[in-house]
Amino acid sequence: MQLDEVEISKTIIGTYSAKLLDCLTSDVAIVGAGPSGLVAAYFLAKSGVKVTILEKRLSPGGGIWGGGMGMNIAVVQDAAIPLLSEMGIRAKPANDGLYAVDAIELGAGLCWNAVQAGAVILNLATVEDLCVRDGRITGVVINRTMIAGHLPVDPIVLSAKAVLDGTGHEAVLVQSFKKRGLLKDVKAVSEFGEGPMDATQGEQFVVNHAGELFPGLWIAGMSVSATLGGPRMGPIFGGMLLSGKRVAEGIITALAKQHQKA
Ligand code: 48F
Repeated sequence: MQLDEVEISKTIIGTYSAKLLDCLTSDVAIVGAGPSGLVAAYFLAKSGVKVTILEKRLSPGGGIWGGGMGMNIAVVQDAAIPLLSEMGIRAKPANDGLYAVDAIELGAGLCWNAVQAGAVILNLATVEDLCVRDGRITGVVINRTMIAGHLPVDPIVLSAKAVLDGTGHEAVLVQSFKKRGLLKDVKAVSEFGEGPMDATQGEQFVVNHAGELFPGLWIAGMSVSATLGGPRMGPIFGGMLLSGKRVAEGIITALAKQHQKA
């Protein structure tokens, strides 16, 4: 078979353009493809919600790949095992209700499940800002990662009814709103960011407080601790996974209410 280089380029350009055009309007935009964002995407997409994930790096997966201190094992507790089983991700029992998961299988498995459920991941896409109209989030402002903050090139906008800040320790979207005084009425927002390490409390905190912070702006995973001052928990991932599931349930309920009102 004679390969035509221009046809290869045409296939990429045509297919990507169609994908990007389709992402112009989503029910939910998830910013950050870490464990919490990917799990949220899976449960949202599985229930028929249209999801676009924006990830600034080349590879999705966030902090999964390096396990603890670069040893690529992710530890999860028993509460997260049903979720992993549902996704076909294997976990090896250890002591004290803990399980060891190969970090590569976890990262690849979460990506695979999210995409197979129908979520679209746009990598190398940095979210620079949010759109707000009448006091509600209406979309995300995105740019190519290689351009964002480096070149004087304007971004483009994708619309979404809900946006999840799944950007981990940085809680990028929350911080941009906090700086502008847009969260001054939200009493729970912490001045100092996340607290010192306490694995038990930290894990519960990210699940119990995953939710909506500002109309249409949701938080899950480490962005919950960074925003509300919960303890950090270190290299245990069950809380991240369950926080993503919890936020998906909240968003599904909120979208159904919006739909009833419309
Ligand atoms: O940090 P990250 O994995 O977030 P998470 O889901 O999970 C935290 C754990 O990995 C770990 C932990 C476990 O106990 O504490 O830290 O809360 O993934 C965040 C993702 O967001 C991307 C970033 O590249 C990473 O993949 N990200 C950050 N800022 C932006 C972004 C941005 N402005 N636009 C798009 N993606």
